[in-house]
Amino acid sequence: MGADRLLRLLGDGAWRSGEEIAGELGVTRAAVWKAVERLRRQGYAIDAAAGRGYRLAGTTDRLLPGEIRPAVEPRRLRGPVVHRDVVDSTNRLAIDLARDGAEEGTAVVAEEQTAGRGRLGRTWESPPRLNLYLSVVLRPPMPPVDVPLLALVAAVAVAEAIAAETGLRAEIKWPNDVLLGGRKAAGILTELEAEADRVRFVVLGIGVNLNAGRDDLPPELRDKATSLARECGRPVDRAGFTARLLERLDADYDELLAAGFTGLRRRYEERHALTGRWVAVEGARRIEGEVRGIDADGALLVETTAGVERVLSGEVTLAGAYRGG
Ligand code: BT5
Repeated sequence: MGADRLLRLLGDGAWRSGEEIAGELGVTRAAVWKAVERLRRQGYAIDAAAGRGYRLAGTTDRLLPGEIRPAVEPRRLRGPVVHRDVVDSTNRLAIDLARDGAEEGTAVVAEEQTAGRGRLGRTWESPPRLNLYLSVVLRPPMPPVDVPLLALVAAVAVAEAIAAETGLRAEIKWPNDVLLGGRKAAGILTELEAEADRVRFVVLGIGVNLNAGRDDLPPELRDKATSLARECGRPVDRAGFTARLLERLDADYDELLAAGFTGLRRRYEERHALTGRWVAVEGARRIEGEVRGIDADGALLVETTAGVERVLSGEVTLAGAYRGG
């Protein structure tokens, strides 16, 4: 049953028994209970009392700009936070704002995306009010060839924010998937508008599964994907997480521009899940080998029988067990 139908029914704030709700929606009482649980994970406060049933007490934990409070003065990302309940894609909206001159650091957050974008035309599943969908406008003074570094830096910031929030080891899978327990908890999509040698803007899109339960993602993703709440067993304060993540992005972006990639590369390598693993890369052509790490340009280094190859883009899959370790 759609939790949305239950939400409409409870919208007036009155008590309704589980039986009454089940009757009106034509579902079982167990289905009503599941929908109540789902709405609670989304941040709705729903009272339950024996003999009275359920009542909507209010909503909490929205990503409203006023709730996303930074604790420190930003160094570079000073733009406003733009909030939408529903948007097709926060990246699409951020790109439109950037074309209209939005200042650096303008951040778009949404409770739900109807056409969340992954890389290479793929989709990002974006159920309402459970996760984080964030896009940040950057205007980096760098040539377009360096832009891929921004996604690697973002992966470091996201992985470290997740580790700080959960106390768990968050790993990065090159180029920029963030994993918990080997399953994808966050994805990053950078989109770029540039002239031949000058970046006009970059939109850094970040999706983090915060409170999604196993059933909140489509069946084919249930074992490949996970969320912070699933891994650490308690709900995450979405606005608080977003504020901490924006602080880290600001500090790491500043470090990249001021000091270069060296220190960030070391932090990336510390969390890199692929180092020492035997992988296959589907790119311009297929290669197989053992991952040695990343280089100063962020390229993946793969040792093949023909020597070490630099991979600039491509899909990486684990091609077998560890070798030599
Ligand atoms: C990514 O693409 O991982 C980049 C995702 C970026 C999403 C953010 S949300 C805010 C901003 N606005 C947007 O419109 N997008 C950005 P890729 O590496 O291509 O991974 C996509 C694949 O991950 C899909 O084909 C699925 O297999 C899987 N997937 C889809 N939704 C997922 C989810 N919620 N959690 C984990 N895996 C997911």
